[in-house]
Amino acid sequence: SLELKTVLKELIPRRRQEILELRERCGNIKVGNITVGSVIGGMRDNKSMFWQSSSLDPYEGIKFQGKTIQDCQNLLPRDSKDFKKKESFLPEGMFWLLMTGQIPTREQIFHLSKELGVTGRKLPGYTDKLMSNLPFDVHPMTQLAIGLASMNTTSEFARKYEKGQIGKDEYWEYVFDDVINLIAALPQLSGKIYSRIAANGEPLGEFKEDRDWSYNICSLLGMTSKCSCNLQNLTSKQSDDFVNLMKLYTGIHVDHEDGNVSAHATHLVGSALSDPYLSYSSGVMGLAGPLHGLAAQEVVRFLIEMNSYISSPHNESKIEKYVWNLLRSKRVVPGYGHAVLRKTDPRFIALLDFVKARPEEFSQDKNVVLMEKLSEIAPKVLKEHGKCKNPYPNVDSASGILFYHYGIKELLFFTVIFACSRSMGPLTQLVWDRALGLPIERPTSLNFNSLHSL
Ligand code: NMX
Ligand code: MLT
Repeated sequence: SLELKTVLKELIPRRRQEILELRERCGNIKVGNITVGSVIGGMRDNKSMFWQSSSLDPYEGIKFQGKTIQDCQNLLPRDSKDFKKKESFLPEGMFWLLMTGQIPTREQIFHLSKELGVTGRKLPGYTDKLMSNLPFDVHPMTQLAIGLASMNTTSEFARKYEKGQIGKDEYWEYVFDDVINLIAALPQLSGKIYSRIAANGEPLGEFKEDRDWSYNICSLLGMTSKCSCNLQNLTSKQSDDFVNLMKLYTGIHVDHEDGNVSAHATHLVGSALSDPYLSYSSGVMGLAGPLHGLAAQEVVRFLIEMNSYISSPHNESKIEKYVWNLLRSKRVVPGYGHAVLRKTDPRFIALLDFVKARPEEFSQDKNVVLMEKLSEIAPKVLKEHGKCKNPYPNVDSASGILFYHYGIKELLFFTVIFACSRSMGPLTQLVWDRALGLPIERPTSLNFNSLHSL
């Protein structure tokens, strides 16, 4: 079928049977030991959550339904207008893969793009009005969380539930419809937020129903070659490259298993049967923290500051000294380290490949050059410093500085784009949570007394 929902309808009965059998056959099998260190240490290595759409290996990095980023670049349908560019697979394809575990056909993806285009052409009037009445200087992520939460007035799931019109087996169908509506609204939401912070609310571009989802994000930021405002004075090649960057970025940030703050928050809130708008709004709040999604803007600030101090991005000894000074002042090196990864983040490598494929564009940008140079020097310093378990760059090391290069100078906005992409994984899982009838999350806690008495 061309319809994602129909494909899911076929898959769900099998998976329901599988989870029943697992519960029956393996319900008492132990999957690990929880240590006191983990209880007081952010639950590290505590394997206790169910997440189907992606898994994270400390050394190999993220796999989306078992597929690496490279696999996805090779297998997922690309934009017909830029078919040769390896990096430019459509995020819609990733969404399909996350939902179904299957590689979609081009026809399926164009059908999904169209569905998102038609659904997302306008924000609900209530949300539009609410957002227009917020002060311009409200934090972009707060604007996004408010906009998303307010869309719950349109939630089909919440409406049907409140009226007592649906049984447990049907929950997923309405959650799915809400999820499609939510994802479809993200280009308009992010475009509105950007126009408010960059242009006093004046629209910067147009939504095009017949174009794909990430193109529409770029279009509403005024960043495509078709946009008349051309706020950033981009050449048409630069605009096309930016669209490709957006596809790549929104394709690889979709999911990072359940342990990260935004995914876990969405999953937890959704387990109380809060609708997808409220659930993902909570996830967005978590993504806004500097140790999570906001790190990309911290990196940009850090690179700009360092460049003004070191005079040349090739000055290795000054870079090293700068990083040491930062560590001595007990601050973290933004864009480095990870709670699970123990090697360079493959998402960082994918973004670096984008840079390397365009030397004429990036070799004169001293911030991008420093980003690359730092990725060779910082790991050595962090290893010698000896504190963090992973001294290598994570995705945020490269992402924000590339947006900055193309003229998005409103640093707090980067995380809004992260949130557009991250919607896809956690909301996929939310559909499956309801399809599989997973219960409310309710772990128990320990205190000083109970820990001392062990
Ligand atoms: N620079 C300096 N110190 C660090 C760094 C770093 N980049 N990373 C970890 N440490 C410290 C950490 O603060 C901790 O110190 P203390 O014992 O004094 O509390 C110690 O090393 C051990 O931490 P780890 O177990 O290695 O890391 P943890 O799992 O607690 O935290 C991060 C993971 C990602 C929060 C941490 O590496 C960090 O703060 N990195 C910088 C911020 C960042 O880049 N975040 C983006 C994450 C990716 N994303 O997309 O969300
Ligand atoms: C993410 O993409 O969510 C980050 O890498 C953080 C994480 O996985 O903990």
